[in-house]
Amino acid sequence: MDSLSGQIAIGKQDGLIVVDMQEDFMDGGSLEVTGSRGLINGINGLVRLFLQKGGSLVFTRDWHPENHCSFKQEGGKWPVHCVAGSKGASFAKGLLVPEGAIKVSKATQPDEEAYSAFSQTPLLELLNSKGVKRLFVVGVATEFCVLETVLDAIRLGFEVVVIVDCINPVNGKNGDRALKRMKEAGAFMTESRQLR
Ligand code: VGL
Ligand code: ZN
Repeated sequence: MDSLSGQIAIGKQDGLIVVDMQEDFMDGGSLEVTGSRGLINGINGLVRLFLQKGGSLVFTRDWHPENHCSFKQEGGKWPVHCVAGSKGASFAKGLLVPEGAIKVSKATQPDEEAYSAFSQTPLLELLNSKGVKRLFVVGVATEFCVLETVLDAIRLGFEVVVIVDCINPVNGKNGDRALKRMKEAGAFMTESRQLR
């Protein structure tokens, strides 16, 4: 891959995974990841770039049943969020989601938490069928779904690049720790302005 201190040319073997940019995770949402609305413009710029260069686009969404085990009322740690089909589960207002992009719904089973976009989804097969080799990851939350998606992608053999100005943590310290774990696992870090 290109030197990561420099520019990166996007091509047909590249994929952009936009993780869980949904209303419930945005400012004002039921599980708000403060500042996440501020990511939308930058992510839209990347979506346009990948369209232009013929890369693949993936949008993941947390897509829980009403009684999901991660909800407080069921003994989990989270407020109710991203209930399948609800307004809060819809993609963030203003997010560019082109027709033809791959959409992956995850954590759809009541009794299982699933932070990774590869967990019980067809994502791997879809990426392989499109010939994707290198994955760029953006979205929320850094220390949950971004982290687990990145670690799985590396295990599955993808080259993985995290775009650090296009992700956002629930908790800053935990976000920093997650970044460290991703680097140690072999992820590269870059900024959106480096992509061409
Ligand atoms: C997420 C908490 C609960 C995430 C999903 O998308 O990172 N975080 N469910
Ligand atoms: Zn969730």
